[in-house]
Amino acid sequence: MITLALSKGRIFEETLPLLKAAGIQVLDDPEKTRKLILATNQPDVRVVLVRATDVPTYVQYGGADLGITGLDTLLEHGGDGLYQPLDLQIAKCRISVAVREGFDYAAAVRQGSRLSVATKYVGIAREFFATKGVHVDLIKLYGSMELAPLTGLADAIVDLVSTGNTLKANHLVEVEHIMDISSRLVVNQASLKLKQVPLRRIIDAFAGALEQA
Ligand code: PRT
Ligand code: MG
Repeated sequence: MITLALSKGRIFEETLPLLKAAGIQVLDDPEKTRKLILATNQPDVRVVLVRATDVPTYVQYGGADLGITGLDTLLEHGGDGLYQPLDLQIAKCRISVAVREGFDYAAAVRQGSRLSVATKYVGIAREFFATKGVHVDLIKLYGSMELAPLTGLADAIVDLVSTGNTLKANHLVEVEHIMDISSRLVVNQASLKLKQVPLRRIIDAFAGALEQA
C-alpha cells in the first residue's frame, strides 16, 4: 500500500492533475465526505487528509509514504528524514512582511528600533530579520495574522500573500518580499527504499507532468 498525505483545499485541488498524470483518481471529494482516508482507482494507493502543517510530520514518521506540502510549512518543520525530489510549482504564493498603512517600516529599520512581529512562521521570520540585522520580538500566532497590526498586538506580520487582496482589505501594505513559495513533494526515506518501484513510478509521472506544463 502507498499512502499519500494531502491537505484539503488548494493543495488537494492543484494535486489532482498530477495524480491524473500518474493514472491515479481519488474516489471521494474531500469537501463532501467526512472520511479521512480516501480510496483511489488504484487498490494499492490511498490518500490521507491531514492539516497542511501536519503533512511533513506524517511523512517523516512513516504515517504516509509521501506527501505534498508548501515550502513555508516544510521550512518551519525542517527537512529531517524527508527526501524532496520535486518542486511541483503548485499553490504558489510568496512570504512577505506587511505593516499597517501609515506605519513607517523603513524608518523603524533605519533607526534600529525593536519591532514586534506576529507570525505563524517563527523560524522563517527569525532567520530573515537576523540576516537583515533587525531586532525583533516574535509573537507566535496560528491564524488571522492580518489582525495583529490592526489591534496593536504587533508592528508587523510575516505571512503568505497571493493576490494581496487580504492585505488590501485590512489596510496593510507589503514592505518586504522574503521568498517565493510553491509546494514540494516529500517522500519518507525508508519508504523510498522499501517501496522503490511504485514510489518511483509516481515521482516520475509527476516529473513528466511538470515537463508538459
Ligand atoms: O487553512 P488551514 O488553517 O486549515 O491550513 P493552512 O492555511 O495551513 O492550509 P491552506 O490549505 O490554506 O494552505 C496550504 C498551503 O497553500 C500553504 O502552506 C501555502 O504553501 C499555499 N498557499 C498558496 C497559500 C496561499 N497561496 C494563500 N494565499 N496559503 C495561504 N494563503 C492565505 C494568505 O495567507 C491570505 O491570508 O490566503 C489568504 C488570501 O491570500 P490573498 O493574498 O490572495 O488575499
Ligand atoms: Mg489557510
